[in-house]
Amino acid sequence: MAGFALVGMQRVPRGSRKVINGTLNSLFLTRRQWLALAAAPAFADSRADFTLHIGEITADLGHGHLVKTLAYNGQVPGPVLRMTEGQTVTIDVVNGTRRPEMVHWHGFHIPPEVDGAHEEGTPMVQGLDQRRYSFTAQPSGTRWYHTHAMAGFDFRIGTYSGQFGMAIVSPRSDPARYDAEVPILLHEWDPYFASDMRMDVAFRLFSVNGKMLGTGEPVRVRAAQRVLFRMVNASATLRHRLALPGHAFTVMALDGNAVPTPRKVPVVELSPGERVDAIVEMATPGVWILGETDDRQRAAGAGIAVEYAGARGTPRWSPPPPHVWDYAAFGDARPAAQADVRIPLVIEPGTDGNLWAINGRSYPQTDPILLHRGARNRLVFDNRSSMDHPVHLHRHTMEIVTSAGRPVSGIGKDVVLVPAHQTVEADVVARSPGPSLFHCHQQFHMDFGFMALMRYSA
Ligand SMILES: [Cu+2]
Repeated sequence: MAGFALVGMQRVPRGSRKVINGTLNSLFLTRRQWLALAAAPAFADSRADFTLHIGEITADLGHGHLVKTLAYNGQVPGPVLRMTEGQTVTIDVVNGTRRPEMVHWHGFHIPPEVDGAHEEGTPMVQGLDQRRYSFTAQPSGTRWYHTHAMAGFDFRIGTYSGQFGMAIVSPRSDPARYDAEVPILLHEWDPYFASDMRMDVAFRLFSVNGKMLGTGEPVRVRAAQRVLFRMVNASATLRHRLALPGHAFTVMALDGNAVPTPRKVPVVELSPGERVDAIVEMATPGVWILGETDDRQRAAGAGIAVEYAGARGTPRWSPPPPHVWDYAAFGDARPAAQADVRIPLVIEPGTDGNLWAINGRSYPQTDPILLHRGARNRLVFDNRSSMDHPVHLHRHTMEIVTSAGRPVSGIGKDVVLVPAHQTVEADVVARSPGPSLFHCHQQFHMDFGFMALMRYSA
């Protein structure tokens, strides 16, 4: 057996390997327990469209960095799940770990029983157990799935882990005005507290599609192609800015929802949970870096090579021109429709040991936020803190109506960045009855108070 080597680890010289988070074992199954679970007759009635197995893996990020983490189907990211709008999909989730887990279908308009938020009433997938999710895939666009487990101070679980993947919901009639499609999923590894205050989580390693820059397969393109990059920020805590030197991004959709005004930009910006779909016209042959504009993060892995057919050499980087990212640039200049109700949501540091509060209360002490059924509810996010917050509403799309103080319409999002000391307004039409979770998508903020339930008034 000496000649055997594990595929995926062959490029790593043995002496240079570093295994991070080496203390996971006690939480997880022995190989024998895992095999027994995998062999158990799962859902005898019918086969699901997709199956996600949650289990521990050693992810090879490249450059000798091996990370023990939790992942779907033994890979990071999880598989791209493709479905068609209106299709009834069934997904079996098999939890191979000992602790309860939860898969959230991010950006879908689906009932609370299957949305993947315990707080809404979705059942947890208990340790060593399995559950079937079934729902109608809607709306179309770039969606994603990820664990919705709380992490607290345990950086091995929640969105710090490798439990994330892309879901693409194709429209019933897909115009497909592009030649190729490339999923891009951003993530970080090896978290630590950036200060003694234990409030800011930082990371030592970064990956695109599970690999550090220069170690994975490049994105292979040909001159004159129009390539759709579907980008997801699957970070637990960090905002990212991406550029591709020599090229521009024509932004087509935000959070999977088509924008009224597609526009060319040199940089795209994504807060945790956000997606950007952008078409790039491949008109500058060579080998380039699609990467984080932050030099330190790019050097620590945050990038991927884009290689034209026939081109050779080291991937090139050059800093993009200064650019201010603004949702409104892609919107309609006409003001949005009048709101029926205004709902103030004051975001402040918490008291009584909680880091964050909404209208003076921290989860689970928050009061339910009442949306008026069928009405256009204007959420007024008033950020009175010195940190940015990407706020996420489950099971709904919010339409941004003011951005940086200017009126805008037509931008539908499920994550909205509310910058420090600013107010952002977004409308939600209440047409998905049942409880809906509202929280900051920054895991450390969500885990320490920044969460509330929205309910419909009678
Ligand atoms: Cu936050």
